[in-house]
Formats: sequence, C-alpha cells, structure tokens
Amino acid sequence: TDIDPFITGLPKAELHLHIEGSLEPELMFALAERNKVAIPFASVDEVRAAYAFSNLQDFLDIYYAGAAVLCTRQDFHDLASAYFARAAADGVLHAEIMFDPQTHTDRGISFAEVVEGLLSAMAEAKDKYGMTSQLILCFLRHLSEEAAFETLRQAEPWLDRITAVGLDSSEVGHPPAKFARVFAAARAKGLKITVHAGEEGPPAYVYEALDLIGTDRIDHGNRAMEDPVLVRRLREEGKTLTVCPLSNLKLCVVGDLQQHPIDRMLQAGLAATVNSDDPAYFGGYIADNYRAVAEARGLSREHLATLARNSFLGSFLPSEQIAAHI
Ligand code: ES4
Ligand code: ZN
Repeated sequence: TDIDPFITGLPKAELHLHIEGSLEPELMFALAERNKVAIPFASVDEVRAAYAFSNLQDFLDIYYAGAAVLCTRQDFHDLASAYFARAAADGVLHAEIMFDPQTHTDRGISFAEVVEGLLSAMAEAKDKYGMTSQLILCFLRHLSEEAAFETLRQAEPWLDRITAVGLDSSEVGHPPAKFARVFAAARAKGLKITVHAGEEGPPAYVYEALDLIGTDRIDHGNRAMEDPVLVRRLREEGKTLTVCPLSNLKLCVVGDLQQHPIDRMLQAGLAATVNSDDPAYFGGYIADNYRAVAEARGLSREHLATLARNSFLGSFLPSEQIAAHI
C-alpha cells in the first residue's frame, strides 16, 4: 500500500528485538547442517508450520529448541548480520539488540563466543549501513537469581560494550521481585535496565519493575492498560513502552490486531514504540509491525511519526545522539 514507503522512510530505532528470535528457518537449517546439530524438523516448511502458538510458553519452547543450532562466534555473527541487513532495509538507524546468554552457556557455549560474534556483526553494520547498535543482556526469569548473578559475572570483561540488562522468558510465576538484587548490582555497574512486564503478567508485575527494579523501560506493558493509576504513573514518568504488535497477535496477547491498544496508549500520553520482538517467529520485521497497526487501527502518518520519534527518545543513546535523530 502507499503507506509502505512512508513507514520505511521514517527514521526508526528498534528497542525490542531478541537476536535469537531473528533466526529464520533457512539459517536454522544451514547452521544445523554446519554444526551437525539435530533439529526436530524435516524442512523449512515444517518449521514454519510449527509456528502456531497459543501463548508465550508455547513459543518459548520452540524458540529455545531453534537456538540450539547457534554454536560458534561465526554463527552469532551470521545471525546478527542477517538481522541488520533486514533492519537497514526497513529504515532502522539504531538497534538495541537483546540476547539470552544463558540459552547458550547452559549448552556449553562460552559467553565470549556469543558476545564476540554479535559485536563483530555490530561493527559490520556500522560500516555497511551507518547503523548504530547496542547490546542488552537478558536474564532468563524462569532460571534462578543465582544463575542471573553468575551470568552478570561472566559478562564482566565486556561490560564496557554492553549497554543494558533485561529480563525475559516465562513471565507468569516469575515476578520482577525475584531479580531485584541482581538488577541493583547491574545498575551499580552503570548498566541501564529494561524489563518485560505486562505481556502476560498482571499490572502488579509492572509496578514491581518500576518500584523494586527501577527499570528504565517496560518491554510490552500491554496489561498496564488495565490499571488507570498505573497508566497515569507511566505517563507522568515518561516511561517508554516497547510494544510488539505482531508478537502480541501470535502469542494471543490480543485476539486480533483490531483490538491492539497501541493507539489507546498514545491517546493516554504514553511513550509507546513499535518493535519486532522475534521477527522470524512472529511473521514480520519492524516495518511490518508499523504497517500492521497502521492498517488495523487506522493510524495516521502523524501517529506513525510519533511512534518513530518515541523510539529515539526511549533509546539508550546519549542525549546528543538522540537530539541528532529527532
Ligand atoms: C520473548 Cl515475546 C517474549 N516474551 C518474553 N521473553 C521472550 N524471549 C524472547 N521473546
Ligand atoms: Zn521480548
């Protein structure tokens, strides 16, 4: 449609992207072959057919199985390199990349292998596309506090190249409070913080992310809309929400995109952004996400420009670089 070039041409930052979630089935097969890792699928078509999820856990089971083909620094480089090419084509000028070290270190892959592969692709993206990027190390919330502390210890030699820490994986039953101490330790090391909250979990988890962790951003935040007091708080604090419409659809956080809250979030004065989450699994990259809500919710170009502007305002870039983008 005629909105496509407008969306692609909008300068955008991607703030919510799991790099392991950008593993396309074709690359999954190529890496399975290269590393002699067995995967429970016979073909690329069979992989795509398995991508029908009824909730977050359904997805996570397949996402962690897919990540098993990632073994070497070259694999992580190739994965991120493919993402950056896709993001550049969508008009992304800055990308904040989440990665899940525990998914790999628990299989015997070293932290160094993961992070060095990502960093080399980030340097390449700067050279090739002029795209800036940052790393967000995510702790898996279904694992223990002690395991998160151990991951933070492993990251120590790279902390000058890691911008932030995040909290992802199975939300319900693993409230932010479980990780308050490890986030305090990360903050003391100068790291920014972003927490998945209110995707499937209740508004209480969003309060915990704010009150017990002091998070800089909320990843998703959909269910905050159930609590008017919380909405007012998020507005007054100018807290960025990294919303992922196609993810919300595929994980049944919303029944259909016509019910997506993105425009109600903007209407409420929230600093909402649009992002792709796990694009290889959810059927689209960032421009697809903008297009999907533009169509389903009838967003104007002004709304789309506000979302894109919010992405830079909510980024972890230094303020002078933010100013240069808006
Ligand atoms: C995730 Cl959509 C989502 N939610 C929580 N954790 C995740 N890890 C990767 N994608
Ligand atoms: Zn996510």
